[in-house]
Amino acid sequence: MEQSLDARTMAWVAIACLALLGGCSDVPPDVDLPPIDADRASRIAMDHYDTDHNGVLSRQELNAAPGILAGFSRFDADGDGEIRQEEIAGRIRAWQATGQSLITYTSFVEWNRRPLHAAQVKFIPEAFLADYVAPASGTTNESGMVMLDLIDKSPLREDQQDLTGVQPGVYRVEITSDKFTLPAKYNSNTTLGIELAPDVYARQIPTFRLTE
Ligand SMILES: [Ca+2]
Ligand SMILES: [Ca+2]
Repeated sequence: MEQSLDARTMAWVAIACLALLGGCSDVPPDVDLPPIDADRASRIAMDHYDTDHNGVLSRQELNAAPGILAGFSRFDADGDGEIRQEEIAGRIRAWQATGQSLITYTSFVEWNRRPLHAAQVKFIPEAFLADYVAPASGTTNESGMVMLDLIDKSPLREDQQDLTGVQPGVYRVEITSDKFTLPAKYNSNTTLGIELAPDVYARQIPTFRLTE
């Protein structure tokens, strides 16, 4: 009898939790990627997204940055419904405080409630992180599961080239399929975003649930 998706999900949750809690042997703590300059990156974010120039970012302005939108409640440290530059810098420092610069990361992709096989998933860092965070990608298996990995591994040391992982950050997510055309809201004009950080997905693996 075929194993249920729930059972598979639970197995992967267990594996991913170990990885996220630092218990995964293939991501040593000494992975040494260049740190994000939190002050500079947060300033770039304000320049980019504060289109009405009032010094804070609204949810509407952040439609241009689905990655931040996905982590809105964590960025909005004072809970006033808007995001200040210091709150962005604070969230970046929170990623850095975990000491993990590479995270083992898996996700699921569904199309109309069924696992989507052979879909290409790309994590593209939001523009304000582009100087610090590298894009990652992966292809879903028959269960719709994907493990993301850096597209260009040159930032990693020579002895760490066989590591699989993604840097903490906020990303736009683009999902495409060779078999049929997925709606633009999932790729060229994506509304999908994710905040990837060691303190975000310790309990649950997210599923991208795509529909018409
Ligand atoms: Ca604004
Ligand atoms: Ca705020």
